[in-house]
Amino acid sequence: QAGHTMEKPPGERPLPKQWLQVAAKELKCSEEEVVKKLVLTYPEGIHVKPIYTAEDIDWDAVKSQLPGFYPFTRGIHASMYTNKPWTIRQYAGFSTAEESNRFYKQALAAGQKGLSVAFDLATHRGYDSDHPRVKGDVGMAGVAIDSVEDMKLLFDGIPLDQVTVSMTMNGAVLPVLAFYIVAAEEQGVAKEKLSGTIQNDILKEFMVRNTFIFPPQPSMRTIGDIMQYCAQNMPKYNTISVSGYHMQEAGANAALELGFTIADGIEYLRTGIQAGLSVDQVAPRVSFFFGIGMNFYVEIAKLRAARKLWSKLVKEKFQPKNPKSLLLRTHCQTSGYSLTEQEPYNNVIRTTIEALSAVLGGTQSLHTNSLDEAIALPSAFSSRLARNTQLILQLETGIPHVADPWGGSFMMEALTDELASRAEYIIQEVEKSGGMAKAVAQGWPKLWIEESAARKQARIDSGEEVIVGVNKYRLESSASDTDSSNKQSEELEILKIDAQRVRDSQIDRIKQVKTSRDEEKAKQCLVELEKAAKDPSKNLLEASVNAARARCTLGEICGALEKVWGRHVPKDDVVSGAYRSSYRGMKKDAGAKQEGYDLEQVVQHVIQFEERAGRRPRILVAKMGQDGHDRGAKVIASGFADLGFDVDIGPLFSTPQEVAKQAIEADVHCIGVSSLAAAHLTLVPELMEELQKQSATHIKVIVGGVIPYTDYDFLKKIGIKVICGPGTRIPDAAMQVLKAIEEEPTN
Ligand code: 2CP
Repeated sequence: QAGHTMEKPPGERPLPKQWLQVAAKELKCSEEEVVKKLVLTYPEGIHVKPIYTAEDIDWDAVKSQLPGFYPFTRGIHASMYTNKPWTIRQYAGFSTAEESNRFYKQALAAGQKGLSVAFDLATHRGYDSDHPRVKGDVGMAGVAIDSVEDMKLLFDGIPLDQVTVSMTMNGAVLPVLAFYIVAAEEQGVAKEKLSGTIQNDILKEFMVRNTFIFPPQPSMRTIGDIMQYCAQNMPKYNTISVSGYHMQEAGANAALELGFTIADGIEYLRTGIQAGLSVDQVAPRVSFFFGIGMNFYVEIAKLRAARKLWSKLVKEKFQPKNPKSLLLRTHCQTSGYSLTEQEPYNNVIRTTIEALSAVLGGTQSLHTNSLDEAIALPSAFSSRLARNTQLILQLETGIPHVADPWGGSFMMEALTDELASRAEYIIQEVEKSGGMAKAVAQGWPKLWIEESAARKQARIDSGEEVIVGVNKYRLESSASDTDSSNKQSEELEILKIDAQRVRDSQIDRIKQVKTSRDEEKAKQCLVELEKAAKDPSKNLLEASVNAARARCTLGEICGALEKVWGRHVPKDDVVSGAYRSSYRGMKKDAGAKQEGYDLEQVVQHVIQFEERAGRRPRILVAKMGQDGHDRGAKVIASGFADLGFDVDIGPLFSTPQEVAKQAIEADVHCIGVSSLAAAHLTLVPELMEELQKQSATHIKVIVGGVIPYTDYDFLKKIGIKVICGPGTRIPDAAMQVLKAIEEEPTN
C-alpha cells in the first residue's frame, strides 16, 4: 500500500451557531456535546450533520442545474422517468437452458422489460460441464452453457432484436459473446440489431469477484478486441458494464466503490483507444453497474456523484466531441449482502428501500433481490415479489412523475459533492499508480476493500451497526431448535437444483454437438484461435465467432486460449488489525443481542488454548469448487487472525483433495469451508471422505456461508462440527471452533 492513504480529511462546514444553541437546550447538554452526539462519521469518512443549510453547498451552481444537462448530476435525460421508466431487468438463470428459457418467458409476460442472464460457475471459469473440476458447480448458481446449441435454447422464442439481454460474463467472455452472436444469427437477427450488455469487466474480477480465467494482460487485450469488433459490427451493443456492485458486496464503502469503479471506467476508455478506436466510439457504449445498500441518502448521492464525476473526468481527460460520451448510464442491483437469513421477510422491506434509492438516484435499469437470496436461488414466488417491488414503484407511487426530486436539497447536494470529492481523491491515488490496471496488479485496491469489509464486520459484531433481527431484536429460538435462529427461514420454500441430473443432460448435449459437427472444421477454428491469441493484429472475438459457428464448445475455446496464455493464479494476503481496531466493545443497550462473546473474552480463550496445547489454534480457511465469492473467507481469516488464531488461507478453486492435503501438511486443527454457491452438498462430503482416507479425522471441519437450514442435518450427519450461517458474529464463530477443537484434544 506504499504511498497511498485511504483517508481524506473531512471538508464539512460547521453547524449554524443559532441552531446549536437551541439544540443544546433540547438535548440538555453543551454545544460541543451536541456536535459529538449528532454529527456522525460514516465509513466513507464523511461527517454527516443533523441539519444542512444553503451554507453547505454552492447554491449558485446548484440552482441552475437541470436534468439532461452537463454535468448530469440530476440525470442523463431531460425527462427521465416522466417519459420512460427505468428497465426492470432481473438477473436470473436456472440450471439448464430450457428451464431458464421458460423462466424468462414467464418474467417477460409478467412485466419484466429486459433479460439478464446468470451463468453457472463452470461456464464463468471456462470449463465444459463434463470437466472433473466442476462436478459440484454445474447449473448451481446459474445456467450451464457449453455450446451455441445451449445458447439457442436459452433464447428460443425470444426475439433478440427486440428484447435487450444483459449477460454477466467476464472470464469466458469470448465464447459466451460469440455463442450469443451466432444464436442471434441463426434466429435471423443481424449483429447490427443486437442491443444489450456484456459485463466484461475483468479488473474488478481480479479485485473482488474472482471469476477470471486468464492473466491480466491478455484479458485486457480481449476487452479491446471486443470493443473493436462491436464498434464495427454491433454499434448498439454495450461492450462493458463497469461494475462497482461486486466491490460493495465485497465490503467496499460507497466512496471506495465509486472511486474504483470510475477509475476502472477510465482505464477501459484507454483500452479502447489503444485498440485503435476514438473516445467517441468507445465511451457511448460503456455502461456502469452499482450496488445499492441500506444507507439511503448515501446511495442516492452516490449515483448523482457518479454521473457528475464521470462527465467531468471524461471531458477533462479525453475531450470527446459526441455529447453521449459524457453520459454515465447505469444498471443497479439492491445489495445481496444486506439480506439476512434470519427473518427473511424483512428482506422485502430492505430491498424496497434500496430500490427506492436506486430510482431516486436516477438509475437506467434495476434488479431487485428476492427475499430468499441469502439462503438459496430465488423461488418462483420470491422472484415474482421482487419484480412486483419495481412494478409497484413504477405504477402505484407517483415516484416516476418528477425527475430528480432530490435536486436542490441542501443535504443531498452537499452529500453528492462530498462523495464525489472523496471518490475523486481515490481516483487520483489510482492515477498515481499509473491507472487501474497497474493499481490492481500492485494489489492495494483489493486490500483497501478487504480492510473496509473487516471494519464493517467489526461494527456489526459489536452492535454499532444495527441489523434488525440479527444483532438487535432477534427472535428467540425454541429450546428444541438449537441450531436455527428462527423458523421463518426453515419454512421458506427453497429452490433445489438436482445437480446430477443437470450435469448428465449437459454432458449428453456436449456429446451430441461433438458427434454431429464437422470435426476438421472445428479443429481448424481452434488452431486459428490459438494463432489469434499469439497475434495482436487478429481479432479474438472474430476468431471466437467462427469457432462458435463450427460448434466448438466453451471449454474448447477457452482451452485453446489457455494453451497460449495460461490460467491466472491469484495471490492471497490477509488484512490484519482492521477488525480488532474497529471493534468497539459489545453494545448492551435495549434490544441488543445479549448472548454472544465479546472480542476480549475470545482472545483470552485463545491464549488459554495456547497455554494448554503449546501452540495457537490453527485454521485453514478453504474455498472449494469454482465459487470465487471470498468476502466471507477473507473476513473470517482476518477476524480470526486478530483474535489470535494461526490462519492459513487456501487457494481459490481448490478440489476437496487439495484442501485435505494442505490441511494435513499445515497440521491445522480445523478447516473452515466457506461456501456461497450451493456446491456444499457435493464438495463437503468429498472433503470428509478424503480426510478419512488420509486418516486425518482429527481435523475438525466447520462450514460457513449460504447454507440452507434444510441442509444442516445432512452436514451434521457426515461429521461437520459447526455450521455458521449468514449473520454469525466472528467472536461467536471463533468460540464454537475452539470448543469443537477441544472436544477431542489434539496436539
Ligand atoms: C431512456 N431512453 C429515453 C429516456 N429514457 N429516451 C428518451 N427519454 C427518456 N427519458 C432511451 C435510451 O436512450 C435508450 O435508447 C432506450 O431508451 C433504453 O434505455 P436505457 O436507459 O439504455 O436502458 P437499457 O436498455 O435497459 O440499458 C441500461 C444500461 C445497460 C445500463 C445502459 O447497460 C444495461 O441494461 N445494463 C444491465 C446490466 C446488468 O443487467 N447486469 C447484470 C448484473 P437508445 O438505445 O436509442 O439510446 S447481475 C450481476 C450479478 C450480481 C453478478 O455480476 O454476479
